[in-house]
Formats: sequence, structure tokens, C-alpha cells
Amino acid sequence: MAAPPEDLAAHYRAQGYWIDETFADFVADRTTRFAGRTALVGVDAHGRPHRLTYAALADAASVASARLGAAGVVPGDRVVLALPNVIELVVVVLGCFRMGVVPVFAQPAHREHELSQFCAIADAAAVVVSGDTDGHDQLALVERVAADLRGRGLVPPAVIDVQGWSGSPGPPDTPGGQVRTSAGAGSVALLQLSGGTTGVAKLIPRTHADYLYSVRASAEICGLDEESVLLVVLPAAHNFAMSSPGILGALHTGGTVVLARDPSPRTSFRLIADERVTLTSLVPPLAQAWISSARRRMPDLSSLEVIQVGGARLSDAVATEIGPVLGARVQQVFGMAEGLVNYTRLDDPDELALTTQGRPISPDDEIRVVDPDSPDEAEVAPGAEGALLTRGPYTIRGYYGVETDAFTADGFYRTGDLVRRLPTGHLVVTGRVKDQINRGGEKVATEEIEGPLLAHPEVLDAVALGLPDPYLGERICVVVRTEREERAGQELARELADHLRAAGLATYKLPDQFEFLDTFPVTPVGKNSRRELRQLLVTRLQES
Ligand code: AMP
Ligand code: DBH
Repeated sequence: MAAPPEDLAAHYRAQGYWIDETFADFVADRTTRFAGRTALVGVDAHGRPHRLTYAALADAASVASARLGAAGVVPGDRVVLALPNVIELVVVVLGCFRMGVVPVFAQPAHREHELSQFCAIADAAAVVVSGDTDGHDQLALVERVAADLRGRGLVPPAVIDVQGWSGSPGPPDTPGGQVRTSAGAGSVALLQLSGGTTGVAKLIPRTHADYLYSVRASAEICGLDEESVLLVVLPAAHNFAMSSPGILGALHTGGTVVLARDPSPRTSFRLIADERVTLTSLVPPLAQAWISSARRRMPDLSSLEVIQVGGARLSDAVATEIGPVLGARVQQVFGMAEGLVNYTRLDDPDELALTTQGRPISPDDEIRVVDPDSPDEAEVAPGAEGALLTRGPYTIRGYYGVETDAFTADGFYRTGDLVRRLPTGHLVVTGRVKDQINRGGEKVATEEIEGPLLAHPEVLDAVALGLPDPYLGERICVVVRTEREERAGQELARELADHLRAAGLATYKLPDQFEFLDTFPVTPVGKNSRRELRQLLVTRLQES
């Protein structure tokens, strides 16, 4: 978790990127400044609707701090949040911030495999869930996590169930005011999650100063102000939904955050019309679903000014349809929880807005496009495709609690993305160098699927691949080599899917497709060749 050298840090401060404000200051200041305005609209963990002013949000956050305190959580502790898009999520995040507790932004779709890792790496004091989430028993889930941790000689976290919060909340710890903590703006404020490229979940330490800079600058680039109404359709804890400009960007400017409990076009369209939503953020498959639904329903989307699309590559064709069909300007967002976020600007010509993934937030985001095969990572010719390395005022220089080879000696993050850089500074994402599947914006490390499959008695070898999919961008295909060829097919596929579910893999990581082969193509050193396997499958699919 290396800090930048002092000269760079001094430069970031001199430029006004890093200021002294902490998230505790942020909560106290914005909830006071915008006290009477509407901060948050959504349903609670029981599905009951709420509309909170900034003042009411401050009170609710203060009660949440008290509840964390009652569960034994103290300033400086890490708390894993795995909540759906309910108002308690925002309330608990602010509750953590005001008392100097570090939230770990997990997802309700995470299962024991992931949650155990996050709890173990973060040494979490508590995990916050919503008892029964969309038919899944989160309490039973965290019990399995606790058993796993105990089995590894670790102390399991306290369990906090926001569905149990309907009774008396107990007195706020320090009503109105914030809890004083000594940690400054340079300390870790929150832990985001990496999509995971090696199978080991990585936690991303973001400081008050760096994250708040990205939030302020994002809010400005996206034109947010007190009148802005942001609809959150994506999982709210995801870096995109939280900070680009996201929930924190809207709260920074005194705008309103509207949470969609589910991502269906029906729910979103109703909220857009009822709340006069001005901005929302989607991944490409959702943008496509909205387009086809809007063609049939003719919803009232007249208040929408901007639709952001990011998380995975938006095809130029779909980008072109967004304006005419949904009646809003498209803004492409190419970001990563590790830091760097690129936006197309609202005044960019269509040619850039529809075909590029934007340019960096900051003039001090340093970009290197290098030859991925050159040992010294030499930069490619201007405009040529290469691997993207980046360093800057809000990009991490190391993961939390682990050493990795993801950073260069001089502090650049190896993003694993292949890009081309245009003379305007805009980046076009052309692919990836890392073994990761991007399923409609959900990042899945191939190893996370392959590992458990290899443990199955009938699997000799298994390779997970992202295959092109018109809806998801990439879908997960698993190619399996098995001894019992006569069983290969539907029956074995079902058994392997059950096996992965039993291994505790998140639902979105389950394969969309199984293929069975008796031999795998290999590279000269005898490794499975993902590239050739992919070609083989694409040819197979074309022929079938
Ligand atoms: P994560 O590490 O989970 O935060 O995911 C970040 C990764 O998502 C990036 O490194 C890219 O691979 C991918 N990504 C995000 N936004 C875009 C986009 N607009 N176009 C293409 N890929 C994207
Ligand atoms: O995919 C991402 O991680 C992402 C996409 C858009 C992101 O972290 C962001 C914007 O901040």
C-alpha cells in the first residue's frame, strides 16, 4: 500500500486535488448545508418507501453509527457491507464514515467463497446484510462464512441484519454531531473490490483525499448540482454507482439519490417519470434492455439529460441508438475501482462520444500505452494498441494487505486493458491482456471458476472463457475435459453447475454454457492455449 513519493504528493496537494476534508467532515458539512433538501428516495429492507431530507439522512446515519457501536464496532474497524439497493445501504455507509469506520463494499450477490475472503483479508469486525434478500437467506450465508473463518482459526465478524432494525434504534451516539477520529484525509476511508484477476479477491484501499477528489471532479465533469436527480440502478456499492459521480457525487452537490430496488426497465422507467430523474448509469446489457423496452412501451423519459454507460465496452452501434431512442445524451465511462476513471465529456462531438470510452478525469492522470510483450514495457507508437498503465492522484499504488505484480516500480497500475489513445487523449478500449471475463460489467476471474471445477472427480481439466455475446458482451463458457465421455452433455453440465453453486460461487459467476472436449490445444510450453480454445469454440458455434 505504498504512498506516492513526497514530491508527487505535494504536487497533488498544491493542485487542490488532495484537501484535508475527510468523509466524516463531508457527511457533517453536506447534511447541514443542504439540510432541508431531499437527499434519498427508495425502499427500506422491508420494501417500505422512504423519502429522506439531508437532515433526516444525518439522523439516520447517526443511529446507524450507534447500532454499529452496539455491535462492538469501533473507529478504525473494517465492516463488510453486502446490501441490496435499499436506503439502509446509504445510511450505513454514512454511519461508517461519520464514526471513522472503514466500509468494505461487497455485493448482495457475493456468496461464502467471496465474503469469507473479504472478512479474512480485512479482518472485519462486522458484516452487514439484509436477512432475506430476493429469496436468498443472507443470515444462513453469513453463518457459513463464520464457520469457515472459525475453521481457519479466525474470529468471525459480528452479524448486523438491517431487516431487524424496525424496532427502536436506541439513542444516537452523539446526536447531530460527528464522532471525532484522529485519522486524517490521507488515511484509508473505504475498501473497494477488484474484479479479481488471479482468483484471490483483492481489496482496494482508497483514502479520503483521493476518493473525494475523484467524486468532486466527477460531479463537475457530469454537471451535477442541487437540482440533479440521480437514479441508481446498478448495485449501489459498486465503484461506478458510488463515485462516478454516483451517490457520493450527488450528495456532494446537494442533489437527490433515487435507488432502484431492481434493475428492470419497468421499475426504472416508473422512477424516472415519478422523480424527474436527470442522470443514470448503466452497463451495456442494461442499456440494450432499456432500448428494446423503450421501443415497446414509449415511457416518459423527458427529464433524463444524461445516460452514462460503462463497466464494459459499449458497442458503437448501441451507443448510437441511445440518444434517439431514450432521448438523453450518452456519456461513456471507462473506470476501475483501483482508480482511473475516463469520461466522454458532455460537449464532446458525437464522433468521440459514440466511439471512445472517454479521457481521464485529471490532467495529472498519467497514461502509458505499452507493448504487453516487451520485457521493459516500452511505449507503443502514438495511436497504436497497447496495454494501459496509469498513475495519478486517485489511483492506488498497491492492494490492501497483499503484494502483487500489478504495479510497476515507479507506481503505475497495470490495468490489464488494451487501449488505443487518440490525439485528443480519448481512449478506445480494444480488449484485455488479463484472464478475466467481463460478463455484462461483472468481472469474473477465470481461476475462480476453474479452481472448484478441477476439484470435481470427473473433471480432468477445465478452462473458463469469455465468448462474444450480443447481450452480455461476454458470456461465460467452460470447456471441460472429462474421462467419462459418455456422460458429457446436459446431465454432467447440470452436475457441474450444482458443484459450483455448492462451492459458494456468486450466482453471476456460474457458467452460461458448458462444452466438452477430449483434448485441449496447448502452447509450446504445454499450457492450455486459451486463445486457440477460444478460436475452436467460436468456429464450433459458427458451424452449429
Ligand atoms: P474492476 O477492476 O472490477 O473495477 O473493473 C474495471 C475494469 O472494467 C476495467 O479495467 C476494464 O477492463 C473494464 N471496464 C470498465 N469500464 C469499461 C468501459 N467503458 N469499456 C470497456 N471496459 C471497461
Ligand atoms: O467497471 C468499473 O469498475 C467502473 C466502471 C465505470 C468503475 O469502477 C467506475 C466507472 O468508477
